[in-house]
Amino acid sequence: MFTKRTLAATALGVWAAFMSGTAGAQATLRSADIHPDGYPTVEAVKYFGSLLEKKTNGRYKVQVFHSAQLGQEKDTIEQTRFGVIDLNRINMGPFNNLIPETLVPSLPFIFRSVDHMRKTMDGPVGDQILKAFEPHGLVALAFYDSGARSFYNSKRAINTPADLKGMKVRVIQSDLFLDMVNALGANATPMPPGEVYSALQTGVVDGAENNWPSYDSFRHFEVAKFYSLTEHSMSPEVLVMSKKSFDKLSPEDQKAVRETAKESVVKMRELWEAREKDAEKKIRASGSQINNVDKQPFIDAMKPVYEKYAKDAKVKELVSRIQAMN
Ligand code: BDP
Repeated sequence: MFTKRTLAATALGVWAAFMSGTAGAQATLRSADIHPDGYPTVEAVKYFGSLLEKKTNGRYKVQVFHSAQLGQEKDTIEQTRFGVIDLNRINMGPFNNLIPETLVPSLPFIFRSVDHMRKTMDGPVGDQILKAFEPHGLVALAFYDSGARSFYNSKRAINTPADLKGMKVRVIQSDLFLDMVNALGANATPMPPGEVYSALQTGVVDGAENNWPSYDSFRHFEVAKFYSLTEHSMSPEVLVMSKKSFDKLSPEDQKAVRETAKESVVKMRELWEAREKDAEKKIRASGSQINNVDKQPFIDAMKPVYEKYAKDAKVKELVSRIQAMN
């Protein structure tokens, strides 16, 4: 006679057999992100995953390890190149020292508007930058918006570069960001994003710079109340795949991955715009002191930075093409 227990055990056995059957046919691609669940980049990659699962008839699905579960960005770049991580959503900044072409969209004030940035990244310049990842073991699939980055700090409102003088400012681990902030008269301190909150809290740094959603979700507004809208960089996000993982896919599935990533950009932009508005509203209500800034003196101070990076012929050529766009 069947007891409840044997029944349960049998059901479990049948279930396990069923699962192992499907598991053989389905591969899970692991994707890294330092942002928390619900952040637009995390949600966009989940969306990408659900489209991919449909398009490949369930052969591939994506699991997003958010909140830096797989490590800080610099480390996850290495792991993605080695094929330990399949996918990675990351800012262009941490790639700047590795891939010269990625410097271009991170350059201060390179874009005149969000439209200019999108038109550039969606067009031939963007495609050329995506291709530049391949020799480094990465297949770059799509760019995601990241709004505009502005300075925040715990000391005072920034109205002119002189207000940054001597201030210790955390930057992305990129020489470009370091040079940019030093050219404004501050002391740049490169640091992974996960360390910034406590560095601000303990006074190891006085400030940092980021967009509205990150200023909010990293909770930096709690410890750096002055947010000055310099909007100096629109350095986009990028979704990359390990070339090792990509090469394992059939040509048909590779095509599906590329197409699906591009499709997820539309969704990401919707999510981004909504999140930007929410974050701004929340921050304005939180007691942060926010000021608009005349950008011209900041733009003027970037001349030596442009001169330095224009020494790379590829960078120079891409910069001129972006500037010539109308
Ligand atoms: C955020 C980017 C994230 C960067 C972070 C930073 O989404 O990828 O790592 O800035 O400042 O806006 O490090």
